[in-house]
Amino acid sequence: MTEANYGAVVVGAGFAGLRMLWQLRQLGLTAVAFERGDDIGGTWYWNCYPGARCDVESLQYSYGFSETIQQEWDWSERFATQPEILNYINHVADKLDLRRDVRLATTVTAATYDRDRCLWTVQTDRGGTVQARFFILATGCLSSATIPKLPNLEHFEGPIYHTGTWPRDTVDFSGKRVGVIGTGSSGVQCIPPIAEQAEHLTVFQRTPHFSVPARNRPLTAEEVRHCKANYAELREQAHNTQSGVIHRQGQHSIHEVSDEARKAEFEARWLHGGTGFTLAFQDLMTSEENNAYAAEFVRAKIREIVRDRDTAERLVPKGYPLGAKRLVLHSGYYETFNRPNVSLVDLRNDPIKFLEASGVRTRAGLHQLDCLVFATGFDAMTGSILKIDIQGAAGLSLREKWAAGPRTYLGLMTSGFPNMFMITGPGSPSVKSNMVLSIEQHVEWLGDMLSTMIAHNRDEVYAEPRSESEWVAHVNAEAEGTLFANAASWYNGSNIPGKPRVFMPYVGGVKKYRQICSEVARNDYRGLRFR
Ligand code: FAD
Ligand code: N01
Repeated sequence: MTEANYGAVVVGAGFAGLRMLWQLRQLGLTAVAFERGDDIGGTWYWNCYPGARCDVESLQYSYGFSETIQQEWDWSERFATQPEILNYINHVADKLDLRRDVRLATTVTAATYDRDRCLWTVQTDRGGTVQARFFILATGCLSSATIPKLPNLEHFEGPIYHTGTWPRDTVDFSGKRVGVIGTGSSGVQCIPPIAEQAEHLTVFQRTPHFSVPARNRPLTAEEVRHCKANYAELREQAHNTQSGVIHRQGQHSIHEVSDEARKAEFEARWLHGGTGFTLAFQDLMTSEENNAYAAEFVRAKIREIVRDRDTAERLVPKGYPLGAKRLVLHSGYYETFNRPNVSLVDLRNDPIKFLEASGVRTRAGLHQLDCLVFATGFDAMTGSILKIDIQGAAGLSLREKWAAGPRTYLGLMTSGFPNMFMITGPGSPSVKSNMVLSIEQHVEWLGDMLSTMIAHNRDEVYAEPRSESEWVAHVNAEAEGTLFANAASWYNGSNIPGKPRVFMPYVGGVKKYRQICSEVARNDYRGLRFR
């Protein structure tokens, strides 16, 4: 049964979906957002595992579109916790009365475009369909949690958790033997607090990640005052950076300075904390040789912190450049391995054979466990989009079109799918940037484009295949000159068996990307066609 006609259907009610809803209202378009979760918040609703927090500083990881909201909201810590970020999102939604247009616990399962009527028909798991002119995917880059297919997983008798779908009720690990599989950002965050509670924690590590301290702390009143007094300027400054985050950028080449000066700079950044570590020198990420200085510094720190030499050596990342997998921030991660109740299994030398009722059997023997935590990440960037059966113009299926990897124009549209948009889609800076800033840029750009369509009575917009090919070539060219291709990571799909190996985010930088998008708009939306 067709429920109603809307100007737009939005999928997802995280930072992107909510911001989009508000923008659509400003355009006078009726809109509805469908959200799979039982509440709004996206990432910050789902990832409520112990230790979860952001790694872009709170004062920057927030919406900039409302002066009222940014003035009235007070962040308490340098890197906000998951509950605080979720409270912030709820505050924004309540303030702007966004909830009335959100349908919770509703998954969009399919969408089909009717070219004659320029309408999308959108189907949900609740059985209904909705028709809308515009179909907007705010489904999130990291919203499709994955558990690897380990042999006999179903035989394990204890509870199984995934960091990305953590239960709403508090999980009590007291007196429990806990296993954590995965040592990326989620694992590194949840391992220290779980170790503090559990009777014993076994960490199953496949690849050690490079990690530097967060040095989280309460924000001072002066920091908050300064930021609030200069928000407009600071946001503008962030727009003109590579990553959408304001950091102190090193001014020198790594070869221009002495060994002592190089070490002192790394030491200062290690003590300061945060992802600005990779900006210590201008050319740290331009060659393996340069990168090795930073990698060696972090390796030495691990060996200094972790007392057991074997454990330290197993934690030391080798064989890929620092920053090629996402640099992880930690709060006491390496120190956790000095605790008597924590052990580390190196899966490269001692792989998992299968699961049993009472634990994980590796080649070396059985690890008895009461519960198991998967911190194994996500089918990133394309996972949630491709779970929806999307049929574009002339019956073209998105799953077929993207069989060899995603192809987009600006990461915002894909040819053959008129009136369909992605917020932070593949081919845009997205996960290589401050995501809230990139979300807002997409939403605002799209808002301007839709307003032009409305003003000129256009019913349809689509991306030209040639422009898309040129954009894909540009995205690939930008990635080729960097070290990002030199590691297996979710950036290039290698964490999902069978997924095409394509480097998905745009690494040309936020500043350059914004300039390109503005230029496209100024040139009558070059690369797009209107009907
Ligand atoms: P999401 O927040 O993922 O929201 C998408 C929503 O769409 C989800 O709620 C999902 O349920 C819903 N959805 C998906 N498919 C469907 C469907 N078919 N039907 C209905 N609903 C659907 N980024 C940063 O820049 N800085 C950080 O510090 C940072 N920290 C992070 C920490 C964690 C633990 C994780 C997992 C990610 C982090 N990120 C960070 C990335 C983060 O995902 C983004 O910053 C941001 O929250 C994304 O917002 P979004 O609205 O685009 O997507
Ligand atoms: O996921 P990941 P994540 N057997 O893919 C291992 C954001 N985020 O959830 O490296 C054994 O990074 C896998 O091993 P390997 C952030 O963008 C941010 O941690 O593939 N192990 C790896 O160790 C981040 O990058 C924060 O060899 C297996 C781990 O699981 C993104 O979300 C916090 C395995 C997965 O690491 C994803 O992070 C949290 C298997 N079969 C998340 N399969 C902040 O701090 C996978 N692994 C802001």
